[in-house]
Amino acid sequence: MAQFEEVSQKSKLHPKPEGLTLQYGTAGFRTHAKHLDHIMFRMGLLATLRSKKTKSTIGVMVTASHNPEEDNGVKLIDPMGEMVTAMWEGYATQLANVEQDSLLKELKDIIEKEDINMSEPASVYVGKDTRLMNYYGLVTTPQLHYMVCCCNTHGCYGSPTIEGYYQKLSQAFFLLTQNALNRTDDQKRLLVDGANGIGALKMREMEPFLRSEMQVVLSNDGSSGKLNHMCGADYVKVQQKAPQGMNMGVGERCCSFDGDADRIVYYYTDSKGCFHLLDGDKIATLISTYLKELLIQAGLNLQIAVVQTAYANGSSTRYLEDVMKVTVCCTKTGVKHLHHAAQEYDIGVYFEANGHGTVLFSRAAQKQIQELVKDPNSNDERKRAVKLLESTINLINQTVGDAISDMLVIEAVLAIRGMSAQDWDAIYTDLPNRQLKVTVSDRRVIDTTDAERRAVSPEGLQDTIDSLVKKYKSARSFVRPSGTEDVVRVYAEADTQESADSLAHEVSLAVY
Ligand code: NG1
Ligand code: ZN
Repeated sequence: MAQFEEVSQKSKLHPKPEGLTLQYGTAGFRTHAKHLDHIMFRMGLLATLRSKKTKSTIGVMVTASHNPEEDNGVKLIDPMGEMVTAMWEGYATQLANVEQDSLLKELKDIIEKEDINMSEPASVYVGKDTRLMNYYGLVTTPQLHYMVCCCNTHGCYGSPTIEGYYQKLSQAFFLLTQNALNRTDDQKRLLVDGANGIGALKMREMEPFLRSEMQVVLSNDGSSGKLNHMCGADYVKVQQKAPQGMNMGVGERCCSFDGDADRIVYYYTDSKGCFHLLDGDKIATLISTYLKELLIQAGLNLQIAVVQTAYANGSSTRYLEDVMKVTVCCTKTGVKHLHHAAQEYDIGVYFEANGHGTVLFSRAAQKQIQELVKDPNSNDERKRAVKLLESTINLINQTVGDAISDMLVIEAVLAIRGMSAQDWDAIYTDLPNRQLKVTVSDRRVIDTTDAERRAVSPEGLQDTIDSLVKKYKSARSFVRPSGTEDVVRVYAEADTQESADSLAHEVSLAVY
């Protein structure tokens, strides 16, 4: 077939360096950009096949998220805006690693296995963040997920344009903040660290849509600094300090996006100059508390659950389970695992501690809420609660964690409840914690179980960790191989920062 002839010709322009093997990891392929030319070409081919197979539009996002500027990456987005299936991740890895002369055979194998009708048309949306590359269409990762979903639901989710995205979110934001009485200019003000990435550009673009309902003060907007360098959500979360280039007043609400704007963390400094982080766990708690209250006011009997990973602060889990009495479930690291688990509930709030997350509303839950909006017999309190739920659904990007959408939800919730950053922070107190990276010769020798909270190999490692943990109060620690970097990650928490630091240090020595 002529198609194969052409693939064969064009693939010669994007040769695979001999011997190089790469894995479709937690969030697609990710490594130094110089190794990715053949990967980009081949993922274009695979996206085309996936589109023919699903008879839908497929997304290809070119980004390396919070990694340094020299890195790049690529991931595929399935028809409903979700991550591609495990089976197709496997195809991606195979296709990426076959030598040049076997490329056609591999393609034909996939076509045969999946029984793909090659005469089907294909539709692929390509997006990229601000990293240097010869592509068009600058978008944040979540904006591309949104557009793929809009396209495949024929406009039900929204209109499949960037403008449609801004309009949908800002309308929902206005409807929510109308319920916040006497919002002062101070309360509308938010300092935003754009990580010198795409999120900064898109925030600028969105500002006119938000009119005067938000006053965004943007720093690290990409005009001079380097992407993710001394700024951005990952830096703030891991270093537990403010990004460079931000002028924070006492108690002022601040937030940081990551490089492709699918993560967000908040923070402020108190009158003593102490830095306070409001991470993904705090965000999940704020949003789930707010939703639970609305469900009660609306008289809706829907099950709400919070999905976390091993990195969730122990205090947050305790608060959610013991005080809030919501179901908490723990999955492996990586949004696709959390997303999947959250789909099991009427309302699934999922956040990684690093600030990547969103809220999923089941189809049945959305239907109940929509029907109640029209119910003429509701009293005023009930009407208000149901309308708030409806607008919250519209404001949340349900396809994937989205810094811009999450930010607007948080701003709206704080406004409606009349809360400051300090009030929010006071809901529970984080256990001091530390994250470290350890470089080892082969990180794959570490195998884990129980949602990555325990190591099953190498032998003896878990016993050592257990005995180290026993030396400290309120302590917990675990290790796991990273899915995006060639390192082992160590996490520790304990009653004091000194203890958390010392436990993390001791455990990293045990990993060598
Ligand atoms: P790894 O490198 O597997 O720890 C990191 C984050 C994940 C997720 C992915 C994808 C931590 C500890 N890990 O994964 O939560 O966001 O990157 O970007 O933050
Ligand atoms: Zn990201």
